[in-house]
Amino acid sequence: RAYEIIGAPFGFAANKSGSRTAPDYLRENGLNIKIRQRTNEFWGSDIEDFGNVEVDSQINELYKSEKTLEAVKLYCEKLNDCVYNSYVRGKTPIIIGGDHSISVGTVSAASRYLKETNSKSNLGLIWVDAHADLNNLENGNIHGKSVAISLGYVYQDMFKLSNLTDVIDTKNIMYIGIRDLMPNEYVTIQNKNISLYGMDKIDKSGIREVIKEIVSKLEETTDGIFLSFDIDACDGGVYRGCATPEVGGLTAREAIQIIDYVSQSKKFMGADIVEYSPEDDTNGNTNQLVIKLIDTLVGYRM
Ligand code: DIR
Ligand code: MN
Ligand code: MN
Ligand code: MN
Repeated sequence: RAYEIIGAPFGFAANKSGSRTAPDYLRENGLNIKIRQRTNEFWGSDIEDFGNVEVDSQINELYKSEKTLEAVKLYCEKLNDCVYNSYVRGKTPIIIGGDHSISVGTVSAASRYLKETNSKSNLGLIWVDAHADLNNLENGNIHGKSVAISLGYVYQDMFKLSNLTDVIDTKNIMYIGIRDLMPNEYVTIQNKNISLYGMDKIDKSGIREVIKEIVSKLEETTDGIFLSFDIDACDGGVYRGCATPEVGGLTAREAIQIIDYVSQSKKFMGADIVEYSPEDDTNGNTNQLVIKLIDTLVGYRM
């Protein structure tokens, strides 16, 4: 596989914007792409750094005039094109956020590429998060609505025009690590019968069983698997570097096992790693964790 790292420094859609600095911070603190390239032979994979999809002045202006939703839409249009082109070049894109609203751009790009190559899109989505990001109300942070936007459950008119919505089917979504749901998210999950592997399920079955089951289901029923990994899925008592740390989450090894297993699937189409916030990472644990997760994504196993 040939991997392409794409930075997505958009952090306006969360309650705090710390994730905006993550791609550049990571490049300078651990994710030195030159070193990674030198070790390609050892890892058996090919890694390039595409650079960032920048937040341009137009997007910045929208945010400043409190049009955050418009800013998200414009940014995700740009990101969609970039990730789509990465597929066209034959790459496996690894997108580093940014807050979780950027997944509106990445998930739609994976779906767009499947549609282009298979004439239909039947994308599998593994959403690793403490939260479901399925809020379909008009109020609230937009990073808590990414899945709802991708499904067309909120702001449909606005996002439909840019082909950012209706890009995924509820039966192809697999949630892992969830432990903080809003009431309206719970109702949607019940009504649509969406697969949810909460922390309780991981306690009982173990992460290896859970991820095996998820991947084998998606390999049977979908044409490609995209992984969206919110860092706040990991234990917020240890990994503080995100906007909304929640205690009782995944251990580092559990997170690594998820990525290890998913990224070895023949149907794996790439991943985004979102919500890492260097300025909230007071003990540096989250930095080390994110580097390990990216290492695992691109094939380093130990
Ligand atoms: C909460 C938190 N459900 C919200 N969401 C987060 O703001 O809508 N998602 N942090 O990752
Ligand atoms: Mn999230
Ligand atoms: Mn979040
Ligand atoms: Mn979250």
